[in-house]
Amino acid sequence: MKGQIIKIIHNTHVVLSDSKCYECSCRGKIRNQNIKPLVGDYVIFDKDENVIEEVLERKNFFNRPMVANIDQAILITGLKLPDFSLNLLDKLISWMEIHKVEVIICLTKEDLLSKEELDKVYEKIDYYKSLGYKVVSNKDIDTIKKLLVGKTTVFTGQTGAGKSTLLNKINPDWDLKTGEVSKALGRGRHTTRVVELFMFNGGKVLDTPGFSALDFTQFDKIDIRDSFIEFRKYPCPFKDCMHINEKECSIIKKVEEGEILESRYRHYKKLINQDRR
Ligand SMILES: Nc1nc2c(ncn2[C@@H]2O[C@H](COP(=O)(O)OP(=O)(O)O)[C@@H](O)[C@H]2O)c(=O)[nH]1
Ligand SMILES: [Mg+2]
Ligand SMILES: [Zn+2]
Repeated sequence: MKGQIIKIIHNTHVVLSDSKCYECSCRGKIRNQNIKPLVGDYVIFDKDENVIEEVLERKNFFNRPMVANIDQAILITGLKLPDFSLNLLDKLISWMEIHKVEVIICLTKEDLLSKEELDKVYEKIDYYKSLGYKVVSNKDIDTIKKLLVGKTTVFTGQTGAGKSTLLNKINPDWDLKTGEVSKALGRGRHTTRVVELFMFNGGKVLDTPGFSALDFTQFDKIDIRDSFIEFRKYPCPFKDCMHINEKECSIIKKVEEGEILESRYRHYKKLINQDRR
């Protein structure tokens, strides 16, 4: 049978298949596959023996938290307390693009801004929409619920941005504490964090406080460049142009002309200039 691992405790792998959970073991590393199963892995398992036989190819995986096959990320983006940060938003989008995770931007705390302040925010946000990113507000609960169907979704964003508040509105059963530092689904009373996918609406949800320490030095600069998806629209004379100081770079030109949001370009340069190992 095929299923997805939603939780691992010691050597017990909880595999979800056809809305049923099976507690499976795994004989060390899988035979013929030098691989240790992760939460999120799709596996072939024997439901009578309760043994995982094969880990299917991963679409992506993350190190912290250790999790595989994330389809989409809802980036909880507070507009105040903590302040709206395009820098963090661009970092998270780049991170998700590199991992081949679909991006959904969810704005919170719109109620704390004046009409003028909100218009300014939306000027920027409209740019992200024009790139094809979905944008929702934390008031659009029904829209968000629909987005979860059939997907494995990670909720992430700055502490205090309103992640737990939103998750509670989506499913009151989760009953998460709000206004508290680093409480997350699955953390409970234990200090060591258990990574767990929560079932909802035929989809699975992962709540994680960080990706806070987003370490970009592990990535190739070319992958970071390509994660700024609008750059692909404007080919440069040099095939391998990094858009820094190359002659006749179309990206630099488009930034000057205001076609590309200046802050996006600035944040791009910041990411590729970080010290590398
Ligand atoms: N005004 C306002 N406050 C919010 C909103 N969403 C969350 N909050 C508040 O912001 C604080 C932090 O929310 P919480 O959900 O714990 O954030 P988390 O750290 O991302 O899980 C809490 O006091 C919430 O009540 C919102 O849309 N508007
Ligand atoms: Mg929280
Ligand atoms: Zn260029």
